[in-house]
Amino acid sequence: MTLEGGEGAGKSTLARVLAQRLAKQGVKVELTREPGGSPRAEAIRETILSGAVKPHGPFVEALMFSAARIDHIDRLIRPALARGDWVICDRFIDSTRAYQGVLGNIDKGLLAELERVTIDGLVPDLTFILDLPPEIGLARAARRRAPGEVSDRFESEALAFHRTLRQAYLAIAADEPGRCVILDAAQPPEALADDAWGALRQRLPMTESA
Ligand code: T5A
Repeated sequence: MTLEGGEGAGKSTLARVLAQRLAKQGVKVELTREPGGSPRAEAIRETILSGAVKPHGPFVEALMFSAARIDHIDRLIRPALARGDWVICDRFIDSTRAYQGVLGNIDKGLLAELERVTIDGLVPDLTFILDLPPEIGLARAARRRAPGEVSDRFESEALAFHRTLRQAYLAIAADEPGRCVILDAAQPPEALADDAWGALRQRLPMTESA
């Protein structure tokens, strides 16, 4: 299961609540994030979010996100799934499709090919798209920053970037309604979690004990 959306949409908050609720049902959950999730991928995350890769352009950024993803899948996601655990991943392929593909204007076919070799068939069973006006998300992200901490590589993009990003996510959800569920992320955390939980229970069957 993956959570996607713009900056400060509440993905990490929701991921934690869902993991807790699943654990209460007896489901073993691996909660992870991208970019990152494994030591090598976390190192790549630091480089990308510092802005050091930006001068090389969106395709090189897509390659870096993909390199991180390959390690994350190999080291953490596939082993967890093989154990029978559920994986909740805060951002995954749709972030690359939206940020690098749509915003970075990378050729669709090229990006699809890169995605194919990166994930090797590992498509999420369910993806929550947290939708909200970017002004709200960016304000939340800014409030959360420690004093003196600067915005990262993508948070610092102009508002038009974040508006296009929102549309890109909605288009992904429209293209793949079987996988994606759009959630109103402007509502309070508890109401958002209840919506997500309802959709999860409907779409992903749990065993009797779960
Ligand atoms: N990226 C990533 C790409 O470009 N391509 C890729 O392939 C991948 C994988 C990652 C960046 O990398 C880009 C996208 C990103 O720009 P990140 O730091 O992981 O950077 O950034 P985000 O994923 O955007 O994470 P954030 O931490 O900014 O936002 P979240 O997780 O959506 O939000 P969260 O839960 O931390 O909440 C933010 C604040 O809002 C409050 C929280 O308490 C917190 O203070 N909040 C709410 N307030 C009101 N109502 C709610 N419902 C709330 N939910 C949370």
